[in-house]
Amino acid sequence: MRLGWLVGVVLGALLVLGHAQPVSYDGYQVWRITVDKPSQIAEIESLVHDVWMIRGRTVDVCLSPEEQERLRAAGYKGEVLISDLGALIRQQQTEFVPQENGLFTRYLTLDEIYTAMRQLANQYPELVQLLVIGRSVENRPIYALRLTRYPRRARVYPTRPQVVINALQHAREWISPPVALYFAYRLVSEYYTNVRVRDYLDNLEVYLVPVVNPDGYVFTHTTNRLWRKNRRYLGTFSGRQAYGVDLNRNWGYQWGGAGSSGNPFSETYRGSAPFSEPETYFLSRWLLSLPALRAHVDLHSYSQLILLPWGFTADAPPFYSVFERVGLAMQQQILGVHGQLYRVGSAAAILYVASGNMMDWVFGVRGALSITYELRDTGQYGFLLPPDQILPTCEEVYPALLELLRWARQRDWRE
Ligand code: 0X9
Ligand code: ZN
Repeated sequence: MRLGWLVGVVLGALLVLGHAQPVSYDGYQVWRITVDKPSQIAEIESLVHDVWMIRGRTVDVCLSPEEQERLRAAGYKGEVLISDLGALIRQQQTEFVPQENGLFTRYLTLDEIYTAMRQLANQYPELVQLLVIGRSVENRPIYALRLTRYPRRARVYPTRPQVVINALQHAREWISPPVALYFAYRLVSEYYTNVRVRDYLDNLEVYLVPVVNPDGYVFTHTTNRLWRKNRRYLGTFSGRQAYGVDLNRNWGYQWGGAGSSGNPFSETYRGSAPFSEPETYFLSRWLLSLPALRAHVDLHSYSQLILLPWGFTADAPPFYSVFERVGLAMQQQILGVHGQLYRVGSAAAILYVASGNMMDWVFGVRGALSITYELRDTGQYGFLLPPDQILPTCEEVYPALLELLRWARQRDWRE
């Protein structure tokens, strides 16, 4: 009897812990504030927990009712981008989507993404191989798809340079995994009909890592749709538990500098040391193991931008004109598909300074052409991009990423 009671309490506690109440965003709004002086951006950042985006003099902020009051009291007014965040999140969770329209009509769960990757490797064994390249804090696998002719005949082809495209360092940026996955689907389905694609897969190794932050991604499905960081438990400070390192501040090039935070509660917390997190540690070790890494894209959202090094400083990097040429070619390709404009420029200049990011490490340490994309939209929905925009986004980015393969094939750092 007593034992049954004890088992009940333990099971109940496990249930409560395992299925934490979803975080509610009722009463929250997203505002776009345009400031007169750049110094006001810092003031807004000090008043608000979750800054969604900063571009020049405009800041998008996600605000609790208290924060809305705080900003009003400080004299700030904003254009309301999302008037009822809670309702929008609920609407997207319950929206009916026809399942038969394929993989890119709704956002997939982590298991569904991993199943799709496994199936692609099984369906095209002569073009695709599935690899585990690391594990997360909660021990989930991080998978890569390796696309190249006869991937199983050699662990690495010494004469085929590598190109890496990864997505979802940031958990809430749901549009990024489908873009990486779609790129793989298009490449393999066009291999036998498109000579250009065939040339790329015969002479390059293309690696896709659609989910760098699997724990964070699962958490955005179960508990908090707007979670950004990984799921590292950091400790309890003044009675509050802190979780999560911003993986795109945890890389070991210029780690710890401006645009990253030492506060565990911050959305841009850099971690206790460079590569303190298994996700960035394993990914960086794996990138170092590739013998001839030529080109790389790190997919994020939102704002429709093609961001070039550096991220840690507004100073121009070596070969900036080469980056710009590739970036502008990508921009033209995107524009040609659905007429969407993605602006091109240095990350620190058109967005903001951010130290310890992946792009800077891949270029600064590995010397590969490395670019960061901010995908759709420009702020109407932000991270809550409606599912009917998944496929158009994938379609427009496809030919832009082909430009990356073209560059890797030629590798021309000259002016
Ligand atoms: O802050 C980031 O890590 C990226 N933006 S996001 O909204 N997706 O989080 C931008 C990284 C690009 N680098 C710099 N802006 N320095
Ligand atoms: Zn991001």
